Amino acid sequence: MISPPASVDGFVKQFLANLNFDQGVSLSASDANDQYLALAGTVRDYLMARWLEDQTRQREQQAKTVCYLSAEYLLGKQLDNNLLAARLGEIATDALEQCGISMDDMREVEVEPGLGNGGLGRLAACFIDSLATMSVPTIGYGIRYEYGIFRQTFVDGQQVEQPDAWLRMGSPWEFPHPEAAQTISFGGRTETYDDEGVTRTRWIPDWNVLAVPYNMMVPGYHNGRVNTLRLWRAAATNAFDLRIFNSGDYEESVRAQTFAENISKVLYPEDSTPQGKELRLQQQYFFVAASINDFLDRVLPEGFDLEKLPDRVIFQLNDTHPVIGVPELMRVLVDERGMEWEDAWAITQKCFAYTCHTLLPEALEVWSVDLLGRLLPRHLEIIYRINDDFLEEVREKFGDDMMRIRNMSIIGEHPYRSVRMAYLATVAGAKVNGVAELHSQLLRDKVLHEFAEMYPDKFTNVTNGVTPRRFIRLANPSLASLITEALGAGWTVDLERLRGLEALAEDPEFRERFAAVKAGNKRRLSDVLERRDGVTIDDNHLLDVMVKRLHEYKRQTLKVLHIVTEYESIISGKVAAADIQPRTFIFGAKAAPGYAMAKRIIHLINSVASVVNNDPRVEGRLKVVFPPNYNVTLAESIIPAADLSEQISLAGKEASGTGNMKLALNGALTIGTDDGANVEIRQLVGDDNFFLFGMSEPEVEALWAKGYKPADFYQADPQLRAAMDLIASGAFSGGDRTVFEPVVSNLLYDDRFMVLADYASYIEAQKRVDLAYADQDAWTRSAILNIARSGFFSSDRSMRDYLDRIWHARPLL
Ligand code: 26W
Repeated sequence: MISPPASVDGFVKQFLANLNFDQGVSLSASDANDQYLALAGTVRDYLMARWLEDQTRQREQQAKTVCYLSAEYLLGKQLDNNLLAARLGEIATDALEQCGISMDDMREVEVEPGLGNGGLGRLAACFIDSLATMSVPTIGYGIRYEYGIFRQTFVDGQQVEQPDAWLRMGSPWEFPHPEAAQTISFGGRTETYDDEGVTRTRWIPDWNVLAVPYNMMVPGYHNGRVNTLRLWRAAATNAFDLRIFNSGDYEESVRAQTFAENISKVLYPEDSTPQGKELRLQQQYFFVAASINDFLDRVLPEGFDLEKLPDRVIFQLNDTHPVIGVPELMRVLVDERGMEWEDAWAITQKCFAYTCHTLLPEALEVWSVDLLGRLLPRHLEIIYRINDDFLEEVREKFGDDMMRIRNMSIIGEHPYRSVRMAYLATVAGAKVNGVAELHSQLLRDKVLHEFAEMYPDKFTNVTNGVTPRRFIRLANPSLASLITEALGAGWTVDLERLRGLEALAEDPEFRERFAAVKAGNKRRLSDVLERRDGVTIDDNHLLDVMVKRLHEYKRQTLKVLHIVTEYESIISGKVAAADIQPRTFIFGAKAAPGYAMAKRIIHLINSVASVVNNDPRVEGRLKVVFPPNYNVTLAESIIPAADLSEQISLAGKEASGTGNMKLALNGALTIGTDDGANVEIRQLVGDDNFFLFGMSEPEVEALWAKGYKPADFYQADPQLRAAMDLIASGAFSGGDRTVFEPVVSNLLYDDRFMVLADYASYIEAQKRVDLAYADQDAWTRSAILNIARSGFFSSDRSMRDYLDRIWHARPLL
């Protein structure tokens, strides 16, 4: 089955057919949404043949499949990525033009599926893009949330969340498959029974829901391959109870439906502190049980010998959120397929691998045995058995060391009896990896050190990466064509080829062209922000960018202190505004709705912005811009325009970061601590092309151990004091000292993430930035070297590492 030849006329024909027959409107009567849905349908049809062929190929070759289990996928808009993959960009644009439609208008109509919070969710999206482009058989499994990450608005500078009804106008990139629905059970009890002399256990659940799969295409780049992202929607097994309905209790008759649907209703907007809510655990079990049983029942051929399961699939756990899948596979193999426990466990341990994405103890999920026992009684039993066998193994290896036993037990006792999901994932996983060298080292040496002593070969590292298709080729087309002109097009799937730009960094003409690309991206960003939020960017300003979730460990407050220091130095007359390097500070950041301090910091940033931006004494030399609702689409406009990339987390707190990679690959210079992947960026781009500051992780530990008194730093540093006092004075809150008092006092008396300790080094580094930026040509050379030496940060390379070290799968033939 071959896809229709791509020609402008052919595309026009397909498009109009889709508009008329699928959307049911004529061109003249159609509105932008009709046209967008028809366009998406047309592009989809061009990719469909490949998709179907690939599924056949995967089935025929019985190749080992990577099942990526993730509670989040931050996909970004699909249209351009699918047009790029299908080489249809120009043809579609010309075809639409023939129909009097502008592709830019179509791009505006598309809604971004925000099925994720931040780093973890976006990483999953980059990974499945790379696996498709590398022709590796992959199924991305997740949840089809009806409401994604909230839409952020600012009211008087404060974050207000709006629901994200992304499906309201239809979702043309998905295909429902109700015929492949899975029944997922909850609650109830277990009982043992005799099965021809073998004691077996059965689970008698209380209630069930249906998991209905929706497939989305994951097209490879120019390789004719299309993998599948399979997202589950919850529905009631019996949507409507006629008996209750006929009894006149209409509300009761549909209650089951609404109750069931709640499971996939909304994404939890937390990205660091689990709320431990029952619905969250329901979500996790719902999608993981549906995914595992979908693979066993639908992908594996009839009568498949489950002993060989590890040769056929690897379930990659994207953090602990899907780890309930371990006892689920054990339940299916032992209770349903009648396998011996030991055999089932041996298989299970080979079928799972675990990636940890955090270092914050509070972000490690634990579920109370009460809740687990009530919702998933059989799974709790299985976890207890896994733990018993594991602790037996610990005793054999380390003797009866009670402290070690208690520390390593999957079951924690304090503050309440709970299951430590990271420990379960570590015990069950064939491999455990961190997402940057430093992170993986800290997992081995600190967070999971007893486990690293027990299973030294289990621990590995795979440094994160980002897809060059979306974050260079699509987000920065002018840079992409400059690179392709210089190096050929191969870099898009072989990013190490960017090395070829090193020599060109020495070429003044090439530097000039690069500088023009950056300037053009600044103007483009200014147009986007003017249309979106009514603000403009001065393109002779240094664009200082900090875009990431709002979290105290990421230290947006340190960035605010820098801005206030600059501002204070002007209004106090210490520095003439004219002597200041003109800068525009761009923030992008959502705070988890329940995270009060994060929301207060957002309020502070917006308050500083409105004072600084409107103070004539600043003479426009400083500008603070904080567009609301930072998401993948906004990132695609901000990142190509950035000069300076702010990666200023306290060393030892950011697992990796991926924004740092995207910014370096788009020619921004990094000011950062030796944290997460910043370390590897600095090692690759070179110290001369990176503004390092602050304590290293061991220095942080040492200061903490010595006893950290933030107020001492305040007392000792007049510049810091001036900045803190200005905030405390109410200068940014209409003289009301109470508004930001909690932020100031937290820094003075708590400061868990040592903002005050790193302040002086940071300000000194920012001086180096100003000096460096004054020599535009040298800055441009350094920017080009950052790109040239950042090819390592392609998610294709990350996938190669996972394939070699963890998955042992290979591309389809
Ligand atoms: C249950 C609450 C919750 C939800 C999400 C806790 C933790 C998470 C994620 C693990 C948080 C996250 O997104 N971590 C980020 O993952 C990125 C991809 O590996 C890293 O680059 C970031 O450093 C890390 O903060």
